[in-house]
Amino acid sequence: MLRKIFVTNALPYANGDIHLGHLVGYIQADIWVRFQRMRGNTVHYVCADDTHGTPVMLRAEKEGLTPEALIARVHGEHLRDFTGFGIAFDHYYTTHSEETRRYAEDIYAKLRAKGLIEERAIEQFYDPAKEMFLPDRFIKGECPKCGAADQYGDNCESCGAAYAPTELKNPRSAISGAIPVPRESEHYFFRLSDKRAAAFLREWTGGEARPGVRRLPPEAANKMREWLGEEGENKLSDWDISRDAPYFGFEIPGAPGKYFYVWLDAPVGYLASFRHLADTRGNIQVEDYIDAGKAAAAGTEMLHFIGKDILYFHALFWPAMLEFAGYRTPSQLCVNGFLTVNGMKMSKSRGTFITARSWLDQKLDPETLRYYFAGKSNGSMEDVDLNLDDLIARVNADLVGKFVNIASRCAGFIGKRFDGRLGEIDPAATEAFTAAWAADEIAAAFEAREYSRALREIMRLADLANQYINDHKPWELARQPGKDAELLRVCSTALTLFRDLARYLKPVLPALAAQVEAFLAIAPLDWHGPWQALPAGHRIEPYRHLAARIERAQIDALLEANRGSLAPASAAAPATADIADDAATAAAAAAPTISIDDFAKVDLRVARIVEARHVEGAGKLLRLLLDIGEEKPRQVFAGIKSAYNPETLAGRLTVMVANLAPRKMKFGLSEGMVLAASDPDGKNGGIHLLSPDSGAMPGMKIK
Ligand code: B3M
Ligand code: ZN
Repeated sequence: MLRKIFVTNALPYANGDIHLGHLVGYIQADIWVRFQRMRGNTVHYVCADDTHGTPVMLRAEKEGLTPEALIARVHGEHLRDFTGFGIAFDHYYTTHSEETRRYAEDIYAKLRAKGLIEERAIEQFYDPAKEMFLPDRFIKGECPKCGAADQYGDNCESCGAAYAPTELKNPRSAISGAIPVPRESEHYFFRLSDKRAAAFLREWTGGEARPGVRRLPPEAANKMREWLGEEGENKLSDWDISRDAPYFGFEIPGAPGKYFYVWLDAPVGYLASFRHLADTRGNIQVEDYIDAGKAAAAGTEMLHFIGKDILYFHALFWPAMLEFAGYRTPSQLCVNGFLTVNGMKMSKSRGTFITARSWLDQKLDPETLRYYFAGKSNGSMEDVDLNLDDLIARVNADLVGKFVNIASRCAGFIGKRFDGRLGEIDPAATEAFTAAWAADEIAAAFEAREYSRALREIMRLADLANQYINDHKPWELARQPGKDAELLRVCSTALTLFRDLARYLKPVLPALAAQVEAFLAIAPLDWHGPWQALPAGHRIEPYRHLAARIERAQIDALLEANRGSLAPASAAAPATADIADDAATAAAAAAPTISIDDFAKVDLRVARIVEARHVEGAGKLLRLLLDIGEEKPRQVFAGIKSAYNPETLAGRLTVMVANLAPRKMKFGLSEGMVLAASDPDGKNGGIHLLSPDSGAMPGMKIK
């Protein structure tokens, strides 16, 4: 029976760029959706920007924009990036929409009617200077457990302790620097502690997406059991779903000055995007997918592709909200792990915090990344590693060396010798392919999101196709008189096999498959019904180059384009920790021209080095305390150890970038960067710290 499926991807926040870490989950979902459609199933695939909350509000303020203007700009950027990677949502919407408001209000009202909403006063930190309550992430102080400085209000990155922001020692607002004060305010809670919630969630967790398919991956189901506790035990706490003004979001009906917390309306955005799509298209029965009763009758499915960091929201709050408001609950959560690059966390200074945009700007084929990520997808929540050498090797060996090679070795003869027309094929040679088709091995792997298994099987078939060509050597047949018929048969057979490989690869490589369809002059490839050979007499188009190898230089340029800070573009030695590792490779060539406005964005200040120390365990770094006329000196980790004895630095003046985003490092927070000059290859005595002329005072602005 054909399936009717509603598929979503997690909604990215509207305050940052899409990077390769995001793309893992989007590519996995897009492949699955394309596969399902090739099988003849109906899929509605939507996403949206997650636009509400304090970070978006503050970011807009910082950029001098209204939140609406910021989210409109980011929406364009996100959609362009997704489209660039072939991620083809039916609709890419925004949570700042009337549909979201309507659904959020409806769900809220229904939960209220069921006695699942409660108001109570809580005490929270308030920033008296900025006049707002502070989210945990906007409060910093010393860890109550280990005393580490500059820790966020929710947990310590040094010792890992979790705590309430009110427990921090010497707390301060990360927005204004003011000392926050505890203040009471009424909040609205979703009563997840209600017995009904745990009972429902326990049942939902154990359920099946469809016969024989678990709703949650086993690791996630285990987590759920941990969160829910034993039968009879009640471990769930109520969920705070309101925030006080000022807040960018939707005001709660009947509660002036109170807003829905961003995480309440974010998943509601799935429904809103779908609704908007349905209203625009006019031929989608959206209720069949989202109303509890109708969905059960229609047998529709709802799948959410998410990252493992947001499991909590999607496996506890969201299904409970839906259930008790009379909506259908998710059939399945498809959960992906995090991305590492070359085995490490993505890093701006190593250039491995790679944005989607930079990949496209470097003219790297986006489908090579799709292919690589597919090869690393095994349906589990494990982290995925992007090894850049391995990427080059796989793309060059598999896509170019095995797949494209088949067409490039055979197509020319058809064009030159047979007027572009195919002949009869060799049934014995296609046996393995027709068997694969019938056994549906590859399809089963796609269905289970084990794309790595699918690709291995496809490449095994590609090996068989290449073997066939090697055995029959069309280039030799072409030189021998009287072998025309054989030459035609061999090339026609090989191109039929090539067509099938393109079919199997199509969910992963849609653009390449489209090129193959054009070259073979065939209808869009699908994946159901009986297998058929390309008919004799069918005329194909002249062969044109289909895919290029990746060269190491392209990857190097990509990393260079993603390196953080001023380092790559200026002659100054980078002064934050791991940027220093790249000092030798930073180019000394003149950087591209910038406008005076670009330059004015950099807040350069005269700084007095109050203290300079060695950092335990750091080969290149010194820890500097810099006075720039602020209440408290700034801590900066500078990669200048090779050139300076810390004793000689205290008291001297230098130049610092005062508005560089603080960087969390292994050794603590780095709150800026000092400027120094050096040759890219370390000649001429290494690193030279800048100093102002005498008379300059700490805090003076440099322009
Ligand atoms: N925006 C977090 C994230 O981008 C959040 C997801 C919402 S999904 C409804 O990972
Ligand atoms: Zn700690």
